[in-house]
Amino acid sequence: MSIGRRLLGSAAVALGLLGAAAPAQATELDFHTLYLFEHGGYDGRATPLQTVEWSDAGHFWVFRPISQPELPLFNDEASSLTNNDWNAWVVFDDKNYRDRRYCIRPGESVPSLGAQQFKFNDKISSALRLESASCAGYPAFFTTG
Ligand SMILES: [Ca+2]
Ligand SMILES: [Ca+2]
Repeated sequence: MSIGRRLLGSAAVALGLLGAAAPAQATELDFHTLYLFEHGGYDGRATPLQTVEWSDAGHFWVFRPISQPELPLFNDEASSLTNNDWNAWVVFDDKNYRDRRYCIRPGESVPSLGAQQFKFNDKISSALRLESASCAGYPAFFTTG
């Protein structure tokens, strides 16, 4: 029950963030977490990084964003991504949060991971959800003004 309330509150916060900078696609996403897309431009198969649990108390499914030390179904495939979460995420070239990395803040999206400045196409092998909306010292895809 408390989880449900927390999700509702968080959803409201995330919607507020989306009003500013998120792409059109983000408003159509169902879940507040990091989405990976198979192709550039948010195209192809999409996967939200989350876990799903049944709440016996509330009689509903609870979707929670969760870090992925490995991506068994989406390893080395992501070509674009959108952060629809209210926390920042860091994506890594290797599993278990190793090798090259980039942080993406809430509401940010990368339409082409293969862009010259990133060179990260079809490389993501793990993804870490941070405890805050800031990148906490991790190198970020985008600088803030
Ligand atoms: Ca791809
Ligand atoms: Ca990789």
